[in-house]
Amino acid sequence: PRFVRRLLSVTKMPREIITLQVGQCGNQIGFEFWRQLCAEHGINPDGILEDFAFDGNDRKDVFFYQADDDHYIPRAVLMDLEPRVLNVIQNGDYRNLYNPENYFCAKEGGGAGNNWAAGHRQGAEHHDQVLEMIDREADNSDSLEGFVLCHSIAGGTGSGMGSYLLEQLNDHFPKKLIQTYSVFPNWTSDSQSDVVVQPYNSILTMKRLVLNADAVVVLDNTALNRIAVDRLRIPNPTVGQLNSLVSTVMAATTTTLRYPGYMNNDLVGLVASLIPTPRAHFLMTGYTPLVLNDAQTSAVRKTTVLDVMRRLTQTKNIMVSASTRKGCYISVLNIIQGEVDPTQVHKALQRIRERRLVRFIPWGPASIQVALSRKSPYVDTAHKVSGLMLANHTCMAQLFQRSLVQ
Ligand SMILES: Nc1nc2c(ncn2[C@@H]2O[C@H](COP(=O)(O)OP(=O)(O)OP(=O)(O)O)[C@@H](O)[C@H]2O)c(=O)[nH]1
Ligand SMILES: [Mg+2]
Repeated sequence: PRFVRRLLSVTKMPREIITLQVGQCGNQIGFEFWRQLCAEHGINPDGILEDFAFDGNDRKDVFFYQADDDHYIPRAVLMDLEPRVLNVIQNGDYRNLYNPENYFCAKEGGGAGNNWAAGHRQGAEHHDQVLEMIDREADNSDSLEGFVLCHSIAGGTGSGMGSYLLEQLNDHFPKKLIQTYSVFPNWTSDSQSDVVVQPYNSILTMKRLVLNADAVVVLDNTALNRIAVDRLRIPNPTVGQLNSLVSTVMAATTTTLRYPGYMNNDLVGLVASLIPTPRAHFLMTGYTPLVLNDAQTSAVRKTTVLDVMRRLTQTKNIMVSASTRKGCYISVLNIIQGEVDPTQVHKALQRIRERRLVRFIPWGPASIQVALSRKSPYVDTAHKVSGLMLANHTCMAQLFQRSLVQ
């Protein structure tokens, strides 16, 4: 009984996660993430819980805390070296959501001009101020699980200052998990444009992602663009439309943390199930069925567990610009959301195995892991079942290779 009691007290702990948003991209995708989380938990743009959301059986405290007046505040620190994007957030619909003390903008405000070294140096210059903000957030949680960094790897601030933060977090919080959402540049368009230093910024950042992060969820602009064009039939997708895909993926990767279930209730569990060897921690994603926020009906009509799981094995639904036809999977986790009968999952797994739809490394368990999760009751979706795949695949090496030869 003592063991059980201890187990209960452990599982009741919130396991808080602090989100660090750095640079233009980091803050823009972070903004979309919080907007999605608010919608899913019935929190309005001012942080007030909607009347219909009072008895929600969800865990808001992992990502939010409550102010003295009960309104919900994201555990987020928003940083940039130029004021433009932060100004937009501070003057937008969600201006009352964030803790006003949690904005950091460099006084000089010139940004890092797509220069990794400038971002890294300015990160060091503002070390005290930034780490104090992060410490304050850490002290504000009961059993901090770790940090999530949102950034792009190709600009100056998200890449350089982001790298600096990764190094510092390792020193200051050696026991805490560090996960990132890292946006990789669109190499078909960006690389031919004016920013010749992008590959250098990317390589310098990737080194820190390898050494100083526990897990990296790769958000690949090349692939997001392809998916918007081919799958959603948007000829010239805007950044806003890409970010709508990004926030869908970010929210889905965190559903098991936010809706209590019996599996993968914390980030460590999620990461441990996907990363058998510490360095190979670059994860790709897939999602189906995809619909945009402002959306029309998608092409997918019928969603069963088997359909969703089968579609997640198809390369066209995978959000990475590397071919999964070469190489093999090290691990796969499908997070299935919706009302699902577990026996259907069993059948789907069996079918996928029979048809040999997924090729695994020979030295691992060679099975798709499945986590079932509830859907937010407050967000209408056209589909009964949706699925996110998080996978560790050897093809991620192609992304490194490409930056190297550029
Ligand atoms: N998906 C997505 N990509 C973005 C967004 N904003 C910028 N990017 C990508 O990020 C890279 C540029 O990095 P930024 O985040 O703009 O740069 P920064 O971190 O603010 O650094 P500096 O402005 O150079 O100081 C390019 O590859 C852009 O395509 C966004 O909102 N969404
Ligand atoms: Mg910028």
